[in-house]
Amino acid sequence: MTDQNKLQNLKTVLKKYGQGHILAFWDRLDPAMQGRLLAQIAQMDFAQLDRWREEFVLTASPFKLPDKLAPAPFYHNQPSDAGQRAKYDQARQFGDKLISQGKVAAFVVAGGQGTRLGFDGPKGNFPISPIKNKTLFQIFAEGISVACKKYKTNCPWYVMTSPLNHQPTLDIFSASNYYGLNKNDIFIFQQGTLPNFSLDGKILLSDIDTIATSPDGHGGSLRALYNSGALADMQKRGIEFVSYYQVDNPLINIFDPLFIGLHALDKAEMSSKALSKTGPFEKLGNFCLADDKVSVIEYSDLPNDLAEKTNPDGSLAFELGSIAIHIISVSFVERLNSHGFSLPLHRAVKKIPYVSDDGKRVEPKEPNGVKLESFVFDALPLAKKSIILQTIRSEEFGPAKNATGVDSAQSARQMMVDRAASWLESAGVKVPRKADGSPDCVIEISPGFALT
Ligand code: UD2
Repeated sequence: MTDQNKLQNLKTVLKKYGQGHILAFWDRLDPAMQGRLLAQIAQMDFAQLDRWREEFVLTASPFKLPDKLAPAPFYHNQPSDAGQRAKYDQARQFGDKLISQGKVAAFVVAGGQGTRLGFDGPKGNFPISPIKNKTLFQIFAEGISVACKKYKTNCPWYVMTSPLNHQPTLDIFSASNYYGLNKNDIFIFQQGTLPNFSLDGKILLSDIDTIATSPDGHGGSLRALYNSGALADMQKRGIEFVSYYQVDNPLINIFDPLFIGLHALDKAEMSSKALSKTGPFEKLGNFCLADDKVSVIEYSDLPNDLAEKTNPDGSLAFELGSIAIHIISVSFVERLNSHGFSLPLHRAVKKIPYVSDDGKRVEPKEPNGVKLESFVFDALPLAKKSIILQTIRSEEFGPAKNATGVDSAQSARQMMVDRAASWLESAGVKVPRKADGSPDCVIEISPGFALT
């Protein structure tokens, strides 16, 4: 087929799906630009995009409450009886064994932007520690380094970026000499992207030769692990479990033997840590059993009467919130990808710069388009078995999402100080405290020191 015929065919396909405008500037493009645009188009499945356009772009698909909905069962932070204590002990030992056998890797999703934090550049490079100003990446690296020493093994680190921050992330790791870790044990890879749409379902161009795209959400990690070769690398190394966490949480306990051990003993495929919510409407996804499957239902989708429903002891029936900490079995990611899977897409209406019909770039002042994302917790119902371990907020969850206020760098730093103070006190050190009980000092404990 001649190039002309191929172009004609492509035009026909795009037109069929109402996306003919993608080639509107074709005649103005030089061969290199044409090549770039064709390469981008070649990666897209327009029939699939058309289904998504109908289902997720043109309308916000209303959330359908499952027919059978109940709170999800979970392991309490502390064992409730002697039988359970024995199980927790066994799990801890098993987790220790799996880590020391080199079967557990760290996996941070770091493809998002630090927009809310007001930070330019990869969020992992944000200085967060209260005294030494260590960055998030540095804190994670220290946690990994000390786990390697404690367990006398290699604990590889997988870092997912996106086209928004991939090269800067590589540069940061290189400039910081991989934080003292072995460069060969760090695998930095990019997640996929999805095209952006106008509100009426047309794929937007960000330039006359470029389709506007954005990262496909943290749910994209399950496909990106596979497509990037990270999963094959894990299999080669004998990794069986990944400890998944978000880049914004400096309090993360990456290698938790209890969590890993419970997941493995129960033969779970994807497991979660959870918090007891501060109230019925805390903005965390809710752990539920939806049609008998562990699932997370967004706080905005859980009807008020269910959110407020209480147990006889007054506690919330839907007590547990999702904090994006998971153990994921490598075999689960392999199974999903080799059999084909899809996660639901979530729609976000945003201001998206685009090229107008006359070829001029427009920076919209009002939301003008739709970005689509998938969420990793939507894979929970696909797991044959999924367990939940309740954890304590002050020990493991202090996300730095905003510049100030709730879930901010400031609150995360304060939580780091509070946790260090309570660790010191439990080791018998006297910590000065203010009248309101908060530490009257600034303390920082290196993750390296804490775990040894
Ligand atoms: C997420 C959860 C929320 C709660 C909270 C805990 C959703 C929808 N909500 O809220 O329930 O668990 O976290 O902190 O997930 N990321 C990527 N690629 C992407 C998008 C995000 O790697 O395409 C990473 C991002 O770098 C960050 C993490 O995913 O590490 C969370 O992203 P977010 O800040 O958009 O999630 P958030 O705060 O809305």
